[in-house]
Amino acid sequence: MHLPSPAPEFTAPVVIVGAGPAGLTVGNVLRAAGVECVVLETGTRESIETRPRAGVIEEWAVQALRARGLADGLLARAGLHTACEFRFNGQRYPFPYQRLTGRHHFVYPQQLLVTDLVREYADVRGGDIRFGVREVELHDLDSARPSVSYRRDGTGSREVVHCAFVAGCDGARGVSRAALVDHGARISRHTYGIGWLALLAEAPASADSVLFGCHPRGFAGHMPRSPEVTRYYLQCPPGDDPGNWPRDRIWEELQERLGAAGADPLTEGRLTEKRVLDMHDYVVEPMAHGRLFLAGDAAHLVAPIAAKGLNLALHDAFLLGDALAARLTGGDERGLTGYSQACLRRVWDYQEFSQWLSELYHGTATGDPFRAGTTLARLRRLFTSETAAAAFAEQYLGTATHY
Ligand code: RFL
Repeated sequence: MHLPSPAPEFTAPVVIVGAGPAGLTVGNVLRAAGVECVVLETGTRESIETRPRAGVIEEWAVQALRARGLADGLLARAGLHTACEFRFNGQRYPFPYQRLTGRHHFVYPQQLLVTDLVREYADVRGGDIRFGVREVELHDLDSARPSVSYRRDGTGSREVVHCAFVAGCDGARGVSRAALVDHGARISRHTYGIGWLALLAEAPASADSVLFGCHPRGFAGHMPRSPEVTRYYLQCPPGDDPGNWPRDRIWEELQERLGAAGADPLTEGRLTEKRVLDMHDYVVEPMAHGRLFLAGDAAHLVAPIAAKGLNLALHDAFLLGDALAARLTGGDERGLTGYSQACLRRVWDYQEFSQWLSELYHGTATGDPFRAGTTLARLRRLFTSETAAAAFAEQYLGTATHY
């Protein structure tokens, strides 16, 4: 009789599910502390190194990456943003936040950061990473010996890694969040009732800063990503079909919504990405159960309104990597015990700012003259009150000292 061969089994102190910015940062922190771990990723190395998403990174996050030897590529190639500009009522309103605060943003496409983090984890620090995994399942999270099982691409066999801790870093569409919710965690959601057509254009930036067009026809955004590529957003109905947006309509709307007296027309270019995002947020509380700890989009999604998601993912990852290392190398439980609460304070603050900013972006396009009036008052206040400007800059840059 031919018996099926047993599933290959491995052991490592930590399994990290997902090789996005959160998972790779946790992995790098653990490797630097001498802790073994296994990263499991559904995508290929090439797919994660070429997936364009975020670009705006806050100064504290770059300092934290630098302190851990993870910012060499970023510091060599990132752009610096020192101002943003609102456009409303046909006028330009530059907001020079570096002049006001001495602080700035870094602009570095997320796929370049991921490329740097994978190289450092796998090629420099010798970390174990398995690409192309399928059907990932988490087991025995309430026990001291949880495990994660999966299939490898191209083979039928199931493999299992036994561990002491699981870091759920598998983003908004992963499996870790569901495991936590199954164990009683609460998920709170917010839907904006708004869509954004997210675009990438092979075109140089049309201004040397981010532009926010607050227009009665809807919001439009201009976000320089590199000398050759610019991200644009156009407010649209949620669930809209990208097919409703042929090239000419897109550029016409962008020119109209971002147009202002004295501003050059936008430099147009080939569109390489066109998809509709339904704007929504969620937060999972607590972010841990038993031996499972979530980090990044797996635990909280913040719509890309305020460019905060990657920053929150990095914040979680530093705390979780340090807490796991402290527990596994010295038996210190404190970091893991306080992990969820320490992350959630910043998460809720950024979520609140996102809602506040959403009204600023979209309020004039609601068709409600009362909301348009209050939105314009909110916009004007940024340019007439130093106190309001300072509060906006602090939240936009993520520079508060306490959350
Ligand atoms: P990621 O980056 O989604 O990585 C999760 C990884 O897990 C893999 N995966 C699995 N692996 C194993 N098993 C499974 N079952 C798995 N399921 C999924 C996935 O393939 C992936 O590789 O999550 P992470 O690490 O938490 O990072 C979060 C950020 O990616 C996200 O918050 C930002 O991209 C959000 N965001 C922005 N954030 C900013 O801070 N600044 C920005 O300027 C900014 N712009 C954006 C954005 C997000 C956007 N999209 C996706 C809506 C612009 C856009 C268009």
